[in-house]
Amino acid sequence: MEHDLKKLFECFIADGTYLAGEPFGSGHIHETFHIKTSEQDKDDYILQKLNNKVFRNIPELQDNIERVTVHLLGKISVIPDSDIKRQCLQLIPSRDGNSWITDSYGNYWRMFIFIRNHKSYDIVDSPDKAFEGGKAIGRFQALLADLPGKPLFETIPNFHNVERRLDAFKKTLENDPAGRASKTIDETEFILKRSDDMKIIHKLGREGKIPVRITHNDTKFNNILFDENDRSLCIIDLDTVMPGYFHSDFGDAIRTGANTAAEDEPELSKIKMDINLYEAYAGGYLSETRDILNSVEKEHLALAPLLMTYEQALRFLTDYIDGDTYYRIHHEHHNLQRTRAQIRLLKSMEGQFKDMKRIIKELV
Ligand code: ADP
Ligand code: GN1
Ligand code: MG
Repeated sequence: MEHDLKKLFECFIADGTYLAGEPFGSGHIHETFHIKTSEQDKDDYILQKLNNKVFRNIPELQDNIERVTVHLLGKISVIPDSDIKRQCLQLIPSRDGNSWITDSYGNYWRMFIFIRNHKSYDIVDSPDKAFEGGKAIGRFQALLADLPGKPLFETIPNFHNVERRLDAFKKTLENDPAGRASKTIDETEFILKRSDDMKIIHKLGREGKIPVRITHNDTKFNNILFDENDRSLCIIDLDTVMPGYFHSDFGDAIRTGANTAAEDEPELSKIKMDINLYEAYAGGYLSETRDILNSVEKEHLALAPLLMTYEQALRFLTDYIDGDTYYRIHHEHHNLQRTRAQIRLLKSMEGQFKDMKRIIKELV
């Protein structure tokens, strides 16, 4: 569908005149546009049509993001020489007093200041960037630890609850709505074989040994924006910031930031977890969180990348069997290709698990 981006832009109280809008980024969930303004000295913007099939309650979601961004802005703005337009994600209010609008089709839209001159990485090529990314995620968690007020709204209930995800998978497999189950025998066997081991963090959470904290929950490495000198600038994609376990954030960033290939690499021999990137990321992460994490959290940190890679394989496979209802795909068997890439990555992690544990032990 063609959207009238100019008209949508003008529903927000933005500084600057609409010049042009074009699709931007490689996110799997929303439709994202870069809005350019005519004036050299005015900001550009990110305008997003929100996926309200994935996120069922947009006003509550936006309320979370308002609280989180205001809190971060308060902390970052008092740091000498901070550059708040690039280091803080800032929502633009709409003319009717919200942080979103609905169009005549019932679609929800929101707008942020465009973070100028940023770089983002789908694949990480140096330990320095991995360290910087780890530090940024650790800092994000630390800065949000004292968010005042009621608990954040759970924008997607049970988002990283692998037990629930396994139940959903089994149901989808049984119903086989797209007639694809027979194409996934090996992948399904791989997933089911590991199901008990992958429930450990949640079990420890239920027993109260791993605390529920405020977490990002979608720390794909490309959600960390970098500046021109490859220093981390800002963490974006705050839709899933809500109560969770620190492990999800640590694990998902390693899943994407220590993989030698893309998340959906078709050539499986290119996929490996690079232990040097893992070590660098973990070093950066622990430099910010060492004093926050309890001993059980630390003990199980090395397991988190395996868990998150497993969960992602499970989610892609479920979506493939379900007929591609969740993730945006770019070709017919994309979700199967993504599943296979994640399985390959998980095998690589399994082969290096001893070293992964040793590294965390040394770092903490
Ligand atoms: P999705 O949930 O679909 O991944 P994101 O919120 O991550 O959506 O946005 C998609 C992409 O848009 C990001 O990967 C990033 O490239 C870009 N983006 C998002 N917010 C901003 C921003 N404030 N400034 C610059 N780029 C942004
Ligand atoms: C989605 O929104 P994006 O593209 O950063 C997904 C993540 C997955 C990721 C896999 C809300 O992230 O959970 O890990 O795709 N986000 C949601 O690439 O489901
Ligand atoms: Mg994203």
